[in-house]
Amino acid sequence: MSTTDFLSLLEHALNIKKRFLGMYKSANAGHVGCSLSVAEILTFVRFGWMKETDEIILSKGHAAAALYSLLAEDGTLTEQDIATFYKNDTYLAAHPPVNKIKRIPFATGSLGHGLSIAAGLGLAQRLKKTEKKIFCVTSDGEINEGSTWEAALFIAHHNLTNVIWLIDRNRLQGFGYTEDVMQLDPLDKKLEAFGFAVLECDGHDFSSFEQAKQKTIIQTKPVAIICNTTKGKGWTTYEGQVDCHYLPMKDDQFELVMNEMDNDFERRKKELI
Ligand SMILES: Cc1ncc(C[n+]2csc(CCOP(=O)(O)OP(=O)(O)O)c2C)c(N)n1
Repeated sequence: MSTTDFLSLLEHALNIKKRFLGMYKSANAGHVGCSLSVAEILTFVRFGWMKETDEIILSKGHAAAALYSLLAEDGTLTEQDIATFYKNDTYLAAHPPVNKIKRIPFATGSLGHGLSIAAGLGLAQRLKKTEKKIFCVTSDGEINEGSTWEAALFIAHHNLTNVIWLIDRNRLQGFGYTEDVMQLDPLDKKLEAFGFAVLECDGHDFSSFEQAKQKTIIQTKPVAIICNTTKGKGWTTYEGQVDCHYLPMKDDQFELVMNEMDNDFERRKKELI
C-alpha cells in the first residue's frame, strides 16, 4: 500500500468519524464510544481490503451509526439519509434493519449472531464456487454468547477461509470490563484451539491492518484478527471508560472530540509524509 493509499484511508476515517459524531450529537444518542472503537476497522475493511462484491457484517449492531456513516462515505447512502438517523420513520435506526439498506442484508444488534450469519454466507459462497469474501466484525463482549462459539466451530469445521473475522477488542462492554464480566483471555489460544489462524493488530492503525491483511492472504485456515482498540478513542472525556458506551455527548464534549479528530488526523498525516 502506498503513502497515498494510507492518506486516503486517514481521510475516509476522519470523514466517517466526524459524520457519525454529528449524527450522535443531533440525536442526543449514546453508543458514541462503540463507534469510535470500530471506526478504523470498518474503514480499512471497506476502503483498504474488500472488493465491491464482498460482504461486510457488523455484528455489533449498536455501532450502527459507524456503519451508516461508512455507507454514506462510499455513496450507498446520501447525506439526506444520514440526517434522518434516529428520527421517526427512518430506516437508520439505532440498530441496522433487515433488507432496507443496500449492503445491510441482515439485522444485527442482538449480539452474538453476526458470526453465524457470516458462516452461512461463507458456506453458500463456497458451494456456489465464488471468490466472494465475508468480513465479519464482532465486539469482544459478544464472544460471551454461546452462538459465537458455535459459529466458530462451524467455520473451522468447514475450513471457511472466505470468512474473515475481525474482533473489536476494546476490553469493555456495556457495564464493565470484559475480563471481569466473563473472562476471554487467553483469547488467541482459545481461537487457535477452535481451529483459527489468529492474528493481532492495532485496531486504530492502518499500517498494522495492512500487515494483518498480508498475513491473512497466506493462511490456509480461517482467520480471526484480534484488533486491539480503545473504546471511545478520541473522546477525551470518556476515552477507555465504561461511560463512553451509553452516554451522549454534551455540547462542549462534542466540540472537543471534533477538534481531537482533526488533530489526530494531522498527527497521523505528519507521521506518514
Ligand atoms: C443478545 C444481546 N444482549 C444484550 C444486548 C444489550 N447490549 C447492547 S451493547 C452491549 C454490550 C456491548 O459490549 P461489547 O459487545 O463488547 O461492544 P463494544 O464494547 O464494542 O461496544 C449489550 C449487553 C444486546 N444488544 N444483545
